[in-house]
Amino acid sequence: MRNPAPKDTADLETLEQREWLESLDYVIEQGDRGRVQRLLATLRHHARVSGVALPFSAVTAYVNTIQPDEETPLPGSQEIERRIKSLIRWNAMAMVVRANRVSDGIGGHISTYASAATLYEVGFNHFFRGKGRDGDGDIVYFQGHASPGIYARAFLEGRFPIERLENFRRELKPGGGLSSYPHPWLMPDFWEFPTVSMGLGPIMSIYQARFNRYLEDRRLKKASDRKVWAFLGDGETDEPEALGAIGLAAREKLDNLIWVVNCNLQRLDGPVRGNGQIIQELEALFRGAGWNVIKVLWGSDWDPLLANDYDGLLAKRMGEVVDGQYQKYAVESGAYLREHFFGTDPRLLEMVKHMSDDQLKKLRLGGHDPVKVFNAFKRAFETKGQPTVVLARTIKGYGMGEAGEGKNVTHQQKKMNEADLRSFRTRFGIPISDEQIADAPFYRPPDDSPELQYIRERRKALGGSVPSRSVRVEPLKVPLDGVFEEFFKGTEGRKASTTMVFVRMLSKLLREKEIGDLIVPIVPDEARTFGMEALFRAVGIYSHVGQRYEPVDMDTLLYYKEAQDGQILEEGITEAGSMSSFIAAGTAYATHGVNTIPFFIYYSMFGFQRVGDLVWAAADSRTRGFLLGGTSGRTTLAGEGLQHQDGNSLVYSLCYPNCLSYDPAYAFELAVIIQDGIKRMYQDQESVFYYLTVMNEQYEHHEMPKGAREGILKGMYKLKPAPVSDDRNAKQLRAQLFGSGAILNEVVKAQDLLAKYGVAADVWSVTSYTELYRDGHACERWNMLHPTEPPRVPFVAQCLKDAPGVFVAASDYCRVLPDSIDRWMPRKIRSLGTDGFGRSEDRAALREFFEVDARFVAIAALAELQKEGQLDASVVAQAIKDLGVNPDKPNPAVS
Ligand SMILES: Cc1ncc(C[n+]2csc(CCOP(=O)(O)OP(=O)(O)O)c2C)c(N)n1
Ligand SMILES: [Mg+2]
Repeated sequence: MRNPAPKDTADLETLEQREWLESLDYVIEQGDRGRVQRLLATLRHHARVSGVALPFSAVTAYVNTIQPDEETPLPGSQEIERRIKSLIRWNAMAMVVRANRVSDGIGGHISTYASAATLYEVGFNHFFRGKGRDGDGDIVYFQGHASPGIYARAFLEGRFPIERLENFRRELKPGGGLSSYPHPWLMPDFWEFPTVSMGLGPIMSIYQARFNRYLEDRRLKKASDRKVWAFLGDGETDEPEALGAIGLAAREKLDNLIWVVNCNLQRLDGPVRGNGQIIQELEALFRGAGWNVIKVLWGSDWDPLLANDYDGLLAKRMGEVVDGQYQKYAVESGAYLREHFFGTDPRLLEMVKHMSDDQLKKLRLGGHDPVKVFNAFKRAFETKGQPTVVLARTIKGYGMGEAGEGKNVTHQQKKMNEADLRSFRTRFGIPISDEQIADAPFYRPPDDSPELQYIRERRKALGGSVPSRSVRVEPLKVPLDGVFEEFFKGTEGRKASTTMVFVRMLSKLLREKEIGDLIVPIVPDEARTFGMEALFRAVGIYSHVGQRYEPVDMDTLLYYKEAQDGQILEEGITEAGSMSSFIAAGTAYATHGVNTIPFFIYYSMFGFQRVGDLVWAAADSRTRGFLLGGTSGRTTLAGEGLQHQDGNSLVYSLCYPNCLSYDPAYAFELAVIIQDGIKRMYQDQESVFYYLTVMNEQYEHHEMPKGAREGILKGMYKLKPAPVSDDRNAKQLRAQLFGSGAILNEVVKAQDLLAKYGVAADVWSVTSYTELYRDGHACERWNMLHPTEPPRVPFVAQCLKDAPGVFVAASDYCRVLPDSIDRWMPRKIRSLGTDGFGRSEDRAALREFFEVDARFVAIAALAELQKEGQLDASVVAQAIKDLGVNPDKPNPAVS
């Protein structure tokens, strides 16, 4: 047969398409969507085996996922809900405008909530369950920049008096104010989860949802249909943490997790993807990862147009416009839309010829349409076996008109002039008169108004207000002497590392009757590094589906055992994910009313340094638990070099106000600290958490010196007094040596070296420079403000009151740690530390390189004595020579 002419080909194709579509319509009309799916899958397969390579597409057309005929009507009164939403919009805007009038530059955001109002209000009126049901409600991560809207709703619900709103971002005002963003530390009865550092809310929500399952699988909580909701910005998805764990959510089939991405197509500076389509990009990523994706792009006004789009022209046009252009449509007139959007094809123009420009301008987007949003949330709520993401298209600054709607500057807009306020008021029908409008007053209708009655009724039906944070646990009563006693006795000649000691303590705690079940060991693929593999078998690795394979090491004692009630969270190589689990477990006392005790052990260099912002979020969240920086210390970790050897983490941890940091050297120190930590956090219910460094150098651990307990906890105690000289009249040179962690052993050796030079040195173990530093400043501050009262004496000063001689400190961390307590010492401290980059070497070479071994401690003490005029320079020079130190070696701090 001869090939048809080009025109015939086009006609033929049109005809073919019609026939195929009609056949498909026939199947669709039979009402079985599964049949349609199977048919299309068969066709695809058939085409492929017939040699037609079909391009892979992870995206669907640029239209709503849920079709109009699948929708259910919004329950309740759409009209009242619209009025409530308008009031909240107004008050949220007024809060920012008023705050910036009183205090210029105080900041705040109008446009984020303006775009997200419908998303939140549908949630508040129909989905978010409060804790009133049975103590457990839904868990909601609010987009941080939307907080004015969340406060404005709380105001309508009667949760805040008007003064608190007046004091938005003025927390120190008498009567209190409102914090800028969600901070449980600052508003512990209100906010539950800090979200404003972008990307952290999303990743925390995934691990929270997984932790909820963990609690149920381990029977620490009964199963429930509790949901975790996370609201995030489309720009926020650029943060690696935001999308970095979506694979886990799908793999774990977290159908208790719902994400809502507010796709206003803008971030702070401009469009998220000016030349692309963020929604399609996200759809591909989420679908590829295995999520259920629901796109809510177009409001109901578009339904009739799309219903008539039989050839898919409109859908095709929707799919080819880039986001920067969509943003332009949002700020332009209906005539512009007609000309530039529909005007590319006469058939599209024909579709809208019955509509006025004004009607075109008012065509609403999906994320502003409560019916569309309700149906998306409903489907998300009902989805089984997958997490769901709702991609909702909105306009940034919706309703702000000339003041910022859809404009690139809208994120930063904090002011509205009188004309802007007037049009905002009129657009949303707020009953504020022209005379009052310039003030932008707050507006709350009377308590018996239909709006407030409706709000109360809806929240009551859903179990009370959201967000709401409360602590619902009973304090634990745990005398744990039985666990820790053996460690106070030392290792009786056996060598062990503090990591080994810790693992033994953890194993014992796991077996303890009262608290064993509450312990949550968390590890990011380093259990073998820390010698924890015995725990795999003993308590199992958590897996929701148990173990569906025969582990390769099944015939060994310590095989890799996964179990549905497994206790260890083996997170794989993700410190960020592990930290999120730590937060979920460490806040369960509030979120779940369960006193879970997380122990998260990791390669210390990849903790504060790598995921410090998540640790900050943990601190803000009032997380409890123990962080253990394994293989820590710049010279104690041999061989690993620059990227792994950690001499930094204790410097970072100093800045986390409720984090208590310790650098223990001996088993008994670790035991005292952990026992006290459990007491403080779980018996006394203090909102603190711990950072403990543990090392892998093995040495003997002796018995706890009498009376050391208080000093261990406060930060220092005398470990080894100087040998007393027999000759009371001899002029004795004296020194005080301070050591921490594994470097303490070098300091003990230095005591012997110094004796050879006639110096009697006391050795102190400094378990926490951080605690000493905080105590010093606390005393000094109190003294400054109470000049007429007897002064408080810092603990360092108390310890060293009568200590004779020169002061030398050595640690495996930066020198700034010992330097930080210098102020409260009777004489200046000379500190040795490990400032600089690590090296791949063994311990002895590293300690020589960083100048923290026993010889350098001794030389430093001698040099200090020389400075004091107590020793001749020649003695120091001789010691340098005797001890084999090269005085011209490079400075490790800068090499
Ligand atoms: C980690 C981090 N980096 C930067 C910021 C500053 N910041 C605040 S909001 C914002 C833009 C947010 O855009 P998007 O996520 O799209 O939210 P929208 O306001 O558009 O809903 C930026 C960059 C931040 N809060 N956190
Ligand atoms: Mg955005």
